[in-house]
Amino acid sequence: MNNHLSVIGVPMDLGQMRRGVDMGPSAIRYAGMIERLEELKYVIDDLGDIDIPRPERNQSEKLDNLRNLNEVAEGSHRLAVEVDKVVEKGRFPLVLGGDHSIAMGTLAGIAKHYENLGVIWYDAHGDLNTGDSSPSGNIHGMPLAVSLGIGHEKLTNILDYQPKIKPENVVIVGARSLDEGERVLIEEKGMKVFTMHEVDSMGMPKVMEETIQYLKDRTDGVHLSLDLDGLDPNEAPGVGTPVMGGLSYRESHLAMEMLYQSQMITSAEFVEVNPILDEKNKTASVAVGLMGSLFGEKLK
Ligand code: EXY
Ligand code: MN
Ligand code: MN
Ligand code: MN
Repeated sequence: MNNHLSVIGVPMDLGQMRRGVDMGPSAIRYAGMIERLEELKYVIDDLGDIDIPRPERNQSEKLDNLRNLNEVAEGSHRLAVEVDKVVEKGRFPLVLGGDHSIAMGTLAGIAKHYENLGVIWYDAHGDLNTGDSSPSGNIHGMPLAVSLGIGHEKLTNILDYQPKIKPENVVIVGARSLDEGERVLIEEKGMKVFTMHEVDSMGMPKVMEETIQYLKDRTDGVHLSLDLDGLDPNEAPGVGTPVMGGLSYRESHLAMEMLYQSQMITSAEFVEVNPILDEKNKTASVAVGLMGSLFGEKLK
């Protein structure tokens, strides 16, 4: 694994409506992330936080059922530019959210460096909506669709190219709340999804074995987009859109260890940590624990 990490915080909360997720990057750093990874002998540059535009009051209404479209697009663009530089320098981008809309920017910065970037979308949700299919108008429910080139041009065309990724290079893990339009898209594109049903019946070791094998055969780099709401809200309560019946900390820990052993992950982001909704920074600590496993703790 690349032992030079560049950390970028993204205090973005405009992709949804609950206040506080913009403090996610601070909460994760406060939970001891940098120290934990330094223990593992990584060289870490913390590049600080991206400047996120604030919407002018009464101005940023829902255009085409896309709340805060201009600000989210601009914030993602700024993130994409920074991530692009990090990859260019040969470093591992580790991005801290912020709501999940930031994944559009992260992927825009990374995917131009790969022919076939793989993505593991670890999430209770599919994040495959568009303005047309979204029940909420919240852009954090859309970044995976956007990265596939589906959605509003201002979002799909960040850094002036699209699509960023191919549907056959994506694996979704932990899904248990998919909207009708998302199901149709998954079916249409033949995307690989391990819902909670599959995790329950196959077990996490098999799910990750298959995920790793599948991506190994077809990709030249793999981005991990880990939404903390993929975990069960009993263990990760500090998220804006919790869904019961999620992945446990133990399962997730094992998944991260298996990814470390595979040595296939080339970039990662941890999103949706909301310290205002959290219990004593528990969710940020879970995020840091999972980073420890992803980067080889106990296995190094
Ligand atoms: N599917 C719902 C929507 O589009 O509004 C909920 C999306 C929640 C997205 C969270 C971050 O993963
Ligand atoms: Mn998500
Ligand atoms: Mn989610
Ligand atoms: Mn272990």
